[in-house]
Amino acid sequence: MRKDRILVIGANGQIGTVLTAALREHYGNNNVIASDIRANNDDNSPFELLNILDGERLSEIVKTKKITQIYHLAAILSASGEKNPRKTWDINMNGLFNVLDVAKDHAIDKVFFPSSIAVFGKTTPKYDTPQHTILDATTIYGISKDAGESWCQYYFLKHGVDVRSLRFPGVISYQSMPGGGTTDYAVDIFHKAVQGQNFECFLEKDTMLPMIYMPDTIRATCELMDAPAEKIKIRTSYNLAAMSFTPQEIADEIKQHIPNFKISYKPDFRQAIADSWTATIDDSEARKDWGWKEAFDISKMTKDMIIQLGKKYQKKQMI
Ligand code: AKB
Repeated sequence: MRKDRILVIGANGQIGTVLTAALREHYGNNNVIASDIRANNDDNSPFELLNILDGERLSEIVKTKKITQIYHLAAILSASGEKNPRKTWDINMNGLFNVLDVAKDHAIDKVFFPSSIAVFGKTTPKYDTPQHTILDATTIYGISKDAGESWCQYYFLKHGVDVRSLRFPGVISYQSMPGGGTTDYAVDIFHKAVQGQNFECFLEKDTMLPMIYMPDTIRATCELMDAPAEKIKIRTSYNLAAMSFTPQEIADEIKQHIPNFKISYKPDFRQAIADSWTATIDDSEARKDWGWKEAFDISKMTKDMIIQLGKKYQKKQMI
């Protein structure tokens, strides 16, 4: 059996930062190569500069670093994507093609591709959204993820590439910041609350969206990737759920720890994006096929976020 050698593409992003650290814990520091379009000067761990549109450079990294697994996290998200749809399509689709082609040509063992609740749209059932349902994305990000899911399945069926995927809800984390998403408010709100500031939300108070805490996000990814191939029955992308809440519900939860916290609402263009997505997700296929179960609900996550960010800001003040 060959030794696992992992390439994380988009390693400086919100999920990439935490996933890279988790994979290094598991596979050993030097067996996990981080890569991103921006340099990372934080430590001396293996890092390669990579623009995902540069297929030759990707191929060279895969060859020279003897890569056996790829986690492809580089993408432009929903809100940023609307500002430059053609560029978003180019990066999200051609980046994926480069990854799928390199996986096929270099007999990569496994590939991870994150999809999103952004594949759902106005005509998708809003509550308990089933695994197999209408995908009616209206953002260019959602359209690219929908097409990406089908391309992943195509490379699996035609070329035997073992590509696995999850439809991520909004990801909430204290370790890293999201960028350019519609669910980003659910991270910003904690930073403001912990610093004793008020928060102006760009979504209406009753906009319910599916969310997941970072530890569950990482565990879901690793459990999916570690599952025996025969257990992976869905080769487009698995629905994944942990919790769903509205801005008002998360603000009320935060107030239980920080009673003076205040939220106000000033919806912008992201409201239409959020309105097009679904509110709660049926992820029974993931639970049945590879045993998914979340560990964090809204109250456990809120408590942990406040503790962790409290420590972070306290440390900053001491520097
Ligand atoms: C976004 O808001 O665009 C992302 C997502 C739900 O995929 N966080």
